[in-house]
Amino acid sequence: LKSSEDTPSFTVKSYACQRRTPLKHHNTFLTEALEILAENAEFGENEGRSVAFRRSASVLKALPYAVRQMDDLKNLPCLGEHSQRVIKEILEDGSSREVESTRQSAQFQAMKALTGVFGVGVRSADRGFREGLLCPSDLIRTGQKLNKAQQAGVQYYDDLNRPVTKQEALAISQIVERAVNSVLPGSIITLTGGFRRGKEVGHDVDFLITHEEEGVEEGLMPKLVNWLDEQGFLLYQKTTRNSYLESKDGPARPPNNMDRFERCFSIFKLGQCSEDSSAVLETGSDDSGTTDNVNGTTRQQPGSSWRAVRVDLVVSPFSQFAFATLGWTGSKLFERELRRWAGQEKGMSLSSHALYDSKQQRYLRANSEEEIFAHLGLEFIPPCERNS
Ligand code: DCP
Ligand code: MG
Repeated sequence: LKSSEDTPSFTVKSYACQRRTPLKHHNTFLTEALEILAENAEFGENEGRSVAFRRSASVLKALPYAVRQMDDLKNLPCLGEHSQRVIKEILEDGSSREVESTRQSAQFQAMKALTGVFGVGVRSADRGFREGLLCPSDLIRTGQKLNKAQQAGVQYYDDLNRPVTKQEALAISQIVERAVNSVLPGSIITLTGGFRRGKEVGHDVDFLITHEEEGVEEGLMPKLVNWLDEQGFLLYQKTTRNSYLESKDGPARPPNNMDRFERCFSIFKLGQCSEDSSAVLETGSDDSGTTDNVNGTTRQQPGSSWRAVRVDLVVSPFSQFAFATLGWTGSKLFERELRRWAGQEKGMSLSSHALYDSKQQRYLRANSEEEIFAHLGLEFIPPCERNS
C-alpha cells in the first residue's frame, strides 16, 4: 500500500477518547463551520444531528495536517455525507452556503444572543424568539418573567460574555483556595473544565473540591458559599443537590450516598484593586504592596473596579474524585465519547461518580484518571489532548 505524495496518510480512531486532540490544530476554518451547524442543530433540539457535526469537526481537529482536498479525508471515520458536502464546498468555494446562511439567519442570531444569557436555555430562548425577542434587552423591554438566574444573567450580560482569561481563573482559584481552606483545612481543590485542558480563555471557571478523609467533605458547600458570600465575593449563587439519581444511567445508578455530590452555580465578583479584592491581591504576591497581578488584563470597563465571572463549584467525596475529575475536565464531546465507548465497546457504564462493569456486575474503583482509562482499555489521554 502506498499513499500518493500529496495525500497524507494518517489513521484516526473513531472514538474521540481514543485519539489525542490538541487545543490548536490545523483545520479551524473547517471545524468552525461544522460547529456552526452543530450549534444550530442544538438550537433546534436535534441532538443526533448536532453530535454528528461535532464528531466530524472533532476528527478534523485530530489531524496533523491541514485538509486541502477531499482526498485528504480518505479513510477518516465519522465524516457523514452532510459534513463531507459542507467540507467540499468550503474547499472548493471558500465557504459553505448553508453555513453562511445559518450564521446570518435571524433565528440563529437570536438563539445565540438569548442562550448567551446565563440561565436561559434552548427551550426558553426558542419560546422568546417565537414571541419576537431578538436580544437580551428584549427580555427586559417586553417585561418577560425572569427567574433569579436569568435576572443575574441579564444584569451581568456583558461581563459574562467576555471570555475569562487564564489569569482571572488563577485569581479566582486563589480566592476559592482561601475560602475552602478556612472552612475545611486540608481540602484538595482542582481547576477543571477548559482551563485544565490548557485553554487560554473560558466561558466560566470550574472547580472540583474534595478531602482525603472520606465524609468530611459533607456539608462543605454551604459553609464555602457562606464564607464567599460574607466576604462579598458572590453576586449570585445557586446550590443544587446532585440530580444524578434521577438520571437514566441504568445499572450505574450510584448508591444513595451520591446525592451528596453538590454543585454551586455562581457569579463571582472579581475585584481589581478595590478593598473587596484584597484576597486577590494578597495571594500570589510577595507583598510588594502594589502588586498588579490581576490589574490590567481584567479591567476592561473603564471606571469599574470589578467584573462578574461565572464560577462552578463541585464537591466530591474522595472515593469518586478520579471520576469527578475525569467527568469535569471535558471536553463535552470527549466525555460523551468516553461514555459511549464504555457502553458500546466495554459493556460498562461511566459517570462522573463511578464506573460500573455490567459483565462483572460490580463497580470498578479508581484513584486516578489513569486507572479509569486502564479499566476502559484505553490509552491514557492527558487533559491537554482532550480538546475534541
Ligand atoms: N460537562 C459535561 N456535560 C455537561 C456539562 C459539563 O460533560 N452538560 C463537563 C465537561 C466540561 C466541564 O464539565 O468540560 C465543564 O463544563 P463547561 O461548560 O464549563 O465547559 P468547558 O470548561 O470545557 O469550556 P468553557 O471554556 O466554555 O467553560
Ligand atoms: Mg468551563
